[in-house]
Amino acid sequence: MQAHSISYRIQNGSSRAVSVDATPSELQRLKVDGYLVRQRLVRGRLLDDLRAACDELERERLPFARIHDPSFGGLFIRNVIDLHPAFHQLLDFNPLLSVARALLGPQVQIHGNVLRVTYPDQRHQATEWHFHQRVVPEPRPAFFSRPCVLDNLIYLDDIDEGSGPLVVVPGTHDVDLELPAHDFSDKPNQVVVTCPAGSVVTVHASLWHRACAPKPGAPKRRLLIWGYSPTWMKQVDKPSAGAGRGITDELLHGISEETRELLGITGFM
Ligand SMILES: O=C(O)CCC(=O)C(=O)O
Ligand SMILES: [Fe+2]
Repeated sequence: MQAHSISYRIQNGSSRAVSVDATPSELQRLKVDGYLVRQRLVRGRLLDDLRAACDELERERLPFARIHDPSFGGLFIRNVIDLHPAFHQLLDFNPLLSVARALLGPQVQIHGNVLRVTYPDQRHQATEWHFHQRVVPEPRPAFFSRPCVLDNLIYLDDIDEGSGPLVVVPGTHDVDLELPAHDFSDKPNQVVVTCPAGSVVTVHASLWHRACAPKPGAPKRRLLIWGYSPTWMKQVDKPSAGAGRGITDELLHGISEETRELLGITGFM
């Protein structure tokens, strides 16, 4: 892969160089289509560790979870970064972080980070059409700022017709149209995405997408959503500072300014 670098200057007098682990044409595709598939981006020990951590959390939570929501089926465990240290390995995983910094700016934080597991022999294991940031008003005020969040869908298992593909509508991250709830129908121009385990689909969080249900007999399907937003945006699922934020609090001593930004501690006024 051909890496390139971006040299940012920030108004606070600092500067920051980003070595981008993606080609300019990949960034362009993400910008125009609203999504980018990178196959087998997570491999080896990291993939094994993430799977093991997800399985541990699943074992703890599944007995108490509600997994049959007709709109968003499956097990959802939110804010995993505060639940298991294995996820801290993603804090400096440059193939994701550098793309976020190339498209959102140098100062980014971890946004939503969620485990989703779906079960082939259970009912209601699909998601309806949706997008993640539903806050754009009409009419659009002059100073309104569209929320730009990048969500990485890190597939820990093969995504295929059996396990339930992801379906997206390219370009919808830019339209700001309403999308009614409870819609599972095919859409014009939709693209069905399949990919091997370890692949990452990076989506602009306003992109229309849905996940198909796994077919009976398919293996369990694990997805880790790892989002980035600008540091000045409010994080999701995160108790406020000082309120016992979970195990990332233990990282706060002796870490770099950039990691403090990633954890939502700094990088805003
Ligand atoms: O499972 C998938 O492929 C996507 C799930 C999703 O879109 C979500 O949980 O928001
Ligand atoms: Fe989603």
